[in-house]
Amino acid sequence: MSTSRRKMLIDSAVATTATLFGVRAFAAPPPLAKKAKYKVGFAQSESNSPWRIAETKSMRDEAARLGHQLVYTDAASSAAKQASDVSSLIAQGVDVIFLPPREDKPLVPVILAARKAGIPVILLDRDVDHTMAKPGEDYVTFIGSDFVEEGHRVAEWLVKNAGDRTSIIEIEGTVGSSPANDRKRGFDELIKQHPKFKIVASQSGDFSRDRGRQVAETLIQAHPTADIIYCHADEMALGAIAALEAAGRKPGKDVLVVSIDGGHDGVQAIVDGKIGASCECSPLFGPKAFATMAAYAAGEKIPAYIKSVDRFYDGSNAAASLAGAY
Ligand code: GZL
Repeated sequence: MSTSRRKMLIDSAVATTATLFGVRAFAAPPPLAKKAKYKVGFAQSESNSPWRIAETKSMRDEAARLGHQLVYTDAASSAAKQASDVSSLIAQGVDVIFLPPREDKPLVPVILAARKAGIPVILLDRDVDHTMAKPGEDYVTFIGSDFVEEGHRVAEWLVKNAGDRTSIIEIEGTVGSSPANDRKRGFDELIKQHPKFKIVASQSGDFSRDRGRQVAETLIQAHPTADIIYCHADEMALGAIAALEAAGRKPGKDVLVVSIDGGHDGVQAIVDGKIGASCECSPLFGPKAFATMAAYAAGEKIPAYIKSVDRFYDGSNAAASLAGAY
């Protein structure tokens, strides 16, 4: 038997064994050739909030500053469309794809397809289910906030500042999205350690101001004694405030509203006394996203997770922070 044939048989035996035992032999994302200018895909999930608009502007501004061509798609709040947008970016032969996956499972097949097509993917702002795709193997990295920590920080503030309020309505983000999953986990875990509090209802407002208002309307009617509303994002908190005021309630007085994102409108609501606190979640990914891309192209080792640093706003610092809020 020739040496090359023996080597081929050994290699295939190793690969089979590795597959049998579920070992991904030396998996790594596709490399990115070093060059001055790149054709960069950015498959945005939607543009239905100031947060999303700020994220897109940050990516466009940084691409323009560096002279890269940005190929932008907008999935209009549909994970299925976002997946087909990624497929289209692959077909257009972009050099790299930046992706904020709207939900943590439906985007995995196209992330794996990009890898197969030799196009590295960098996840921004939301992650995917790690049992389906792994950072450092199937995609380069996830750059974003620690959503469990954000939920913890809001709960910690609430425990210290709720006074005699104890009955919580939770308005969640987009079903199946990593921020909604983890902001719920982080908040609920910590609140459970303080038995005087009770989460009387928890429902998705899809990170949308109008949907958040509708859900709040329904839940404050169903739970008239609820005196705390925890929203996974400022947009829904502002919708909940509109619902409270329409019902003759006083947000910040008889109902304490807490939230996440720390955008300008949310920080203004803290100054106005209508939101008690908001944990920042910055959308300004542009500089960090492109710096990570350049480091990857230069062959640097990229961590599987690059954590955004989030400030925290309440009545003690909101007025002074307003000018700097995105
Ligand atoms: C968090 C991001 C969330 C924001 C919302 O990284 O995915 O989506 O908190 C946005 O405002 O809709």
